Amino acid sequence: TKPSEVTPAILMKSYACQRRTPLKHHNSVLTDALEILALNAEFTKNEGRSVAFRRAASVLKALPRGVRTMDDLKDLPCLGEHSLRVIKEILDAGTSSEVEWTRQSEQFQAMKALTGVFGVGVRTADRWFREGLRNHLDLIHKSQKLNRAQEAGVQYYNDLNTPVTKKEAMVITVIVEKAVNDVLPGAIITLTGGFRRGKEVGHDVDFLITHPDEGAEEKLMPKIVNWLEDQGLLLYQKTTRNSYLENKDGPARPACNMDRFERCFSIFKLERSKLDSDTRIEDSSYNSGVTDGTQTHSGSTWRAVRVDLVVSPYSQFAFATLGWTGSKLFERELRRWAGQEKGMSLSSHALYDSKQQRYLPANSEEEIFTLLGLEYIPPSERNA
Ligand code: TTP
Ligand code: MN
Ligand code: MN
Ligand code: MN
Repeated sequence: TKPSEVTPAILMKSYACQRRTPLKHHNSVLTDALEILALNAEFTKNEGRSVAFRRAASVLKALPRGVRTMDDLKDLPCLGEHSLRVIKEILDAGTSSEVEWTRQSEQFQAMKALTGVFGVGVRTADRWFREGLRNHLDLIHKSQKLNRAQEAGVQYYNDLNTPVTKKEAMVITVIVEKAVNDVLPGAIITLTGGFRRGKEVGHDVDFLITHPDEGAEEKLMPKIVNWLEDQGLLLYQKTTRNSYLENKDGPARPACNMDRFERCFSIFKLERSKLDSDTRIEDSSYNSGVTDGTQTHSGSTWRAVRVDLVVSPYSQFAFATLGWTGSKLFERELRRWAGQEKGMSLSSHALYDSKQQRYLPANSEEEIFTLLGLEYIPPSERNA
C-alpha cells in the first residue's frame, strides 16, 4: 500500500451513547445544515426523518477532524442517502440548495419564530401558521387567544430569546440553593441540562433537587415556589405534582419519554445588579416602557430567565440526573440502546430488565452505564 492510501480508519460506534461527543467539534458547517433539515422535519411532523438527520449530524460531531472529501465518510454509521447528498453538495459548492431553500422558506421561518415563544409547541405553531400568523407580534396584533404560559412567552419574548450565560446560571444556582436549603435543610441541588455538559450559554437553567432521606422530598416543590414568590423572584411558574406512582402500568413505561417527577417550569426575575454590582442601574422607571405588548428590556434593572426545577426521590436520583443532563439525542440513544441491544427499559426514574423481570437499582450515573454494558461517558462528552 502506498502511504497515501493508509488513512487510519475511524472506528465510529453507531449509537451516540457509545461515543464521546465534545461540545466543540470540527464540522459545524455540515452539522448546522443537517440540523436545519432535522428541525424542518420536526416542524412538518416527520419525526423519523428528523431523528435520521440528527443522528447523521451527531456522527459528524464525534469526528476527530473536519470532513474534507466524501472519502472521509467511508464506513461511518447513520449517514443515509439524503444526508450524504447534502454533505456532498456543501463539500462541492459551499452550500446546499435544499438547506438554503428551507432556511428561507416562509413556513420554516414562521414555525421557528412561533415555536420560539415559550409555551408554543409544533402543533399550535402549525395551526397558527395555517391561520396566517407569522411571528410573536402577530399573536398580539391579531389578538390571538393565549394560555397563561403563552402570555408570559409573548410578554418576555425578547429576554427569553436572549441566551442565558453561565454567569447568570451561577447567580440563579445560588438563589435556588438558598431557597431549597431554607425550606429543606440537607437537600442536594444539581445543575443539569446543557450547563452540566459544559455549554457556555443555554435557553434555560435546569436543576434537579433531592434529599438523602427518602420521602423528605415529597411536596417540596410548592414550598420552594412559595419561598421564591415571597422574594418576588418569579414572573411565572407552573408546578406539576409527581405522578410516577399513579401510573397503573408500573413505572418506567418504555413508550413514555416524559417523566413524572414533581416539577416546575418557571420564569425567574433576575436582578441585573446581582450580575455586576458595579453597573447597577438605580432608575426604577426603566421597566415601565411597554410599546407593542412586549417588554422593552434595554436598560431594564432585571431580566426574565427560564428555569426548570425537578424534584426526585433519592432512590431515583442517579436516573434523574442522567435523564436531565441530555443532550436530547444522547438520551434518546440511551433508551434505544437499552431497548434494542439489552432488552431493558430506561427512564429518568428507573432501569427495568425485561429478561430478569426486575428493576436494576443504581446509585450513580457510572453504575447505570455499567448496567447498560456501556463505557462511562462524562457529561461534557454527551453533546450528541
Ligand atoms: P433542555 O433544557 O430542553 O435542553 P438543554 O439543557 O440540553 O439545552 P438548552 O441549553 O437549550 O437548555 O432539556 C434538558 C434535559 O432535560 C434534556 O436532556 C431532556 C430532559 N427533559 C426531560 O427529561 N423531560 C422533559 O420533560 C424535558 C422538557 C426535558
Ligand atoms: Mn477534536
Ligand atoms: Mn436546559
Ligand atoms: Mn429545560
